[in-house]
Amino acid sequence: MQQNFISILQNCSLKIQNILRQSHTNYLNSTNPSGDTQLALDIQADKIIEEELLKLDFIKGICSEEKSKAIYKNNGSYLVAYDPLDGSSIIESNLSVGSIFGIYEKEFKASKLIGAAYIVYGPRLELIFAGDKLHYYVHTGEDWQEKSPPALKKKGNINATGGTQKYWETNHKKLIENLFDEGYRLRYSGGMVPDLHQILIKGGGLFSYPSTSDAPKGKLRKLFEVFPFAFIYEKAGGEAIDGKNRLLELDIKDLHESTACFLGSEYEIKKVRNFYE
Ligand code: AFP
Repeated sequence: MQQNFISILQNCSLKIQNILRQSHTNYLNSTNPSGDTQLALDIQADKIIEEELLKLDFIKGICSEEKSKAIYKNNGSYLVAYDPLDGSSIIESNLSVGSIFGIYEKEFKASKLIGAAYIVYGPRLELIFAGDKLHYYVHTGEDWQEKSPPALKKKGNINATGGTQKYWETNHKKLIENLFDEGYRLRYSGGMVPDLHQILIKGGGLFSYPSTSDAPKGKLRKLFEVFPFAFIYEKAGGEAIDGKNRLLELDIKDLHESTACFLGSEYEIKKVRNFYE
């Protein structure tokens, strides 16, 4: 099952990379269920992934950030929630973007997550897959090469934080100031995939998207973005919390629900707990 899934993701990534290279970055008149204006590319990428995933016998259903409801089949026992093109607002400026996937057993909830993956469309095409352990694939231009998987050390030196600063809560301002006082460097592109991939590849740091006075539940969606990355970061030796609680223990009531999130190495997450408790 894992190998089939990896092959399907590799196929999808090549097709999506192709449309990213050829297509225009025009917006449509439609919005997704979270209220973001959709790009034609969001819809094309969603369709590519939908068609590929529904071919797999073991898939019972799928849902994406671009769909208001899940699509179910009669057979299979695994559900996949995915963000087909994360970072659509930075495509126009030609920054790296990605696709994110969470594989759930029978129910869309954090405790049922059994695998997760993301694809980075950058100067290189890369895929990280987490099952029992991490797998890291890089496309050479001709085929896929598996590399030794990245791991998070106890502490890093990168700080990537989102949310509009004027709406940050005081504890978040203090946390960020403290990290910079300790010598952390700011690295934030506005794309969750390249920002978290950078921290993973460099072996540590902190990514945060806090709750703010204008967005009390943060911005990033639990099923399509937060849970899959929490799963991957834990498998890489890191931690992932909402400020206090482990992200993978959070409940979910609505497919498109969001949460504040903090993902990183042990040292930075301990610091988050100190500032948030
Ligand atoms: P878009 O898909 O609308 O560009 O949002 C990207 C994203 O979901 C995630 O990839 C980023 O980490 C985050 O939003 C950036 O949000 P801000 O623009 O508020 O920093």
